[in-house]
Amino acid sequence: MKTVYSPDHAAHAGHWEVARGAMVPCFEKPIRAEYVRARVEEVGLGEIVLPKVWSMETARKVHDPAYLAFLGKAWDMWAAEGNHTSALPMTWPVRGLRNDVPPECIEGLLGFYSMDAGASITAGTWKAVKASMDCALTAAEIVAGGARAAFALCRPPGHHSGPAFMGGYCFINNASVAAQWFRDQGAARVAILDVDYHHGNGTQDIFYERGDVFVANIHGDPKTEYPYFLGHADETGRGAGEGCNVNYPLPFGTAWDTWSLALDAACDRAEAFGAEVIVVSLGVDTFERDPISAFKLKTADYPKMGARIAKLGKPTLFVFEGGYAVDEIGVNAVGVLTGFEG
Ligand code: SP5
Ligand code: ZN
Repeated sequence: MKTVYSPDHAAHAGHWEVARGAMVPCFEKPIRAEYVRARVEEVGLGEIVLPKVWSMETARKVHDPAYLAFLGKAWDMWAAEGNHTSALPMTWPVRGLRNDVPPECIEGLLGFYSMDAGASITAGTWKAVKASMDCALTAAEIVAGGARAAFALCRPPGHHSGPAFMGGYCFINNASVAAQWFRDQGAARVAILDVDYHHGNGTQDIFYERGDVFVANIHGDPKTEYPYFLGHADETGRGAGEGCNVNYPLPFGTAWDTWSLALDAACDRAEAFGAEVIVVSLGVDTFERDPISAFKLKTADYPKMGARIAKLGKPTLFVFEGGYAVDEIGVNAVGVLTGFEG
């Protein structure tokens, strides 16, 4: 299968994130995408192509246009105040505070448009975020053009980003933009299968009240795992979307024997939904040696994951999300893709 990759991802390189009360170097760093790209070449997965440059039209259907405008100007506003290191939010409109009056200063806007301090903005962030979305859309177009599958090597990732907020290393929800694009191209029903270790709260949020895009998530139980405030099993969709969302929260230490049962169930649900296209939010932070996660998937499990998804027999777009064990990130991510190809 083809891989869509842009070197522009490297323009986004945050300095710090907060972990265990300390500033530590960002786990989500440029070398991740380079290792995956190198592995794609090593196994001869297929051609690696650059993304086309897309308009923001589709993104504006899943994100608030004002939020997208904020992303485009945040660094300039931050730098105008004499700042040189990554822009990070520090104040959020939680319960009891107002969230109906957008602030007019960058520090306020950072909190208004974020869920945490995990998505730092640097001088090159917008360029990378836009290229990441372009990778997803270009790979979607390859699938719509008749390919059985394509791989969008997106960086930064997207699945924590919701209608009007960034967070969890994510800015634009690449998988959601791609799913929306498939809908606009005439696919009546699209399924998003999110296998990243963390619940894809942004994707769930975006499609929660829609009956045309089914969202399934397999992830660390939010009772004890980031993002903590979404991803429980009783979240099944609302209104027209009732029954079109399913969560499989799993405990620390979950290995392939149990994880794969959730994948089977999620695939069955996507099939029953009548999905014409599958979008996979492909995070490999389920790996046993991932530095911020706690599942126990092994390298040999990733091809099995790909093979199970292939059994759906549907055109499939893989969108890269998380995975922080950088030494193994390429082998594991590309393992899913070679397993899919059989
Ligand atoms: C795309 C993606 O994978 N984003 C993940 C963002 C996670 N950010 C918070 C990480 C908190 C890590 N806590 C470590 C405790 C280990 N149990
Ligand atoms: Zn993750």
